[in-house]
Amino acid sequence: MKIIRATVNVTCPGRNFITLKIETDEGIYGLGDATLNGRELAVASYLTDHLLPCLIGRDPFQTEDIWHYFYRGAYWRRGPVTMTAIAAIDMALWDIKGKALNTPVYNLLGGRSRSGVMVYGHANGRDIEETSDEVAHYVEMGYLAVRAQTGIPGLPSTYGVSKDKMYYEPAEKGLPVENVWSTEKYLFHVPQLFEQLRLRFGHDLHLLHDAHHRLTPIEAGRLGKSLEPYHLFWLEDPVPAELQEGFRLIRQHTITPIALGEVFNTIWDAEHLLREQLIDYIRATVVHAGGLTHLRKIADFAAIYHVQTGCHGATDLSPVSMAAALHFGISVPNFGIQEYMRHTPETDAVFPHTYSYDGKGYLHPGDGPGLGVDLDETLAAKYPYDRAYLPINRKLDGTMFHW
Ligand code: EZ4
Ligand code: CO
Repeated sequence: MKIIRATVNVTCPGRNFITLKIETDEGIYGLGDATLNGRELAVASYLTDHLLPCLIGRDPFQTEDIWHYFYRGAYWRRGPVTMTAIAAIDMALWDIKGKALNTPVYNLLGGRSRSGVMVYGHANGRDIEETSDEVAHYVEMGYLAVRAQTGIPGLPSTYGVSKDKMYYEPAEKGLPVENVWSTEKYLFHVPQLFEQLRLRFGHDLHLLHDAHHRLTPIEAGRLGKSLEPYHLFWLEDPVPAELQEGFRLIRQHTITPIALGEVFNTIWDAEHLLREQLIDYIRATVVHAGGLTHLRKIADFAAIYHVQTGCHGATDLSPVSMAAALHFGISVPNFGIQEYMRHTPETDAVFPHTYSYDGKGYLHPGDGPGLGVDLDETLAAKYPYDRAYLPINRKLDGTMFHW
């Protein structure tokens, strides 16, 4: 089998998605997600202008060789744009392999290790009461795990608190929105949220929280310690992970489990954190960390150090990524949990898919060949690209901060 064509589709059914389609001389095609929130067209260009011409004529089954061809062959290694582009190619090739062999991709990754993929949903509200009611909503829908974020008194907007409760989307059209931030107000308020949630929902429900890279290690230690009575499933991204030994300080102060890595691109981003057992869940995801070929290596390395997977699964990861994450999640031995933010009906219509939620807390990839996702190109063409950015964040005195 040979690759005869590779094209990039850009569509905006409510938000921008970049999708790679790789076609073969046997009429089989595969899809890969190449969406990098707020920087979408850079990946589209990287693929079209630089990678795709080198793909024509290759055998789509050679996923390792093709991965290394683009990784080593660039000379300029790593980085989110490069690794998202490589991931899109890799995903599409696994999709082709599954279709050619008439089997779901999870069978090529070791088969089913479990009956379903446990997911967590996103509950958020302007205040503790509204967030608590949203958690109740997820419990009614059968979720076993819920991430909870709340507005902070004194801050007009906060990460994780959305206008549209069903379909959380942090990117906005136009130039970047500016948020304001106060670590002091945040650290005082968040433990009160989890105190209320445990009082209302008891101790069985898994509760998660995302600090979204806003703390220093000692502040993260304080937050983790103050949340210990409410035994979170995890505290996510407490500190930006550029300085990895900083996480030792968090470990000295708290036993709250730490999840990290949604912005990681390669195993080398996580190497120190894993080897020193400074985190408990690795959030690297198929689309931003080099595809299934590379994510499996990250997961295997993590497994040696008792670290489980907890892949990023926000709305900016297209249904193609979600499907790949589910084939990965159902097969990987050290699976922990999968993030799941529902896509809008417009997005689901552009990307018809076989994966489904079972009403009991689990997603299932479906048993069709390949990844089980298609792209309705006629419908996609009705939604042209519309520039949007993630917000930026400033402290109360105007200092540029982490978003
Ligand atoms: O901010 O996907 O855990 N989930 C997250 C997301 C990310 C967005 C960035 O594009 O942190 O909300
Ligand atoms: Co996050």
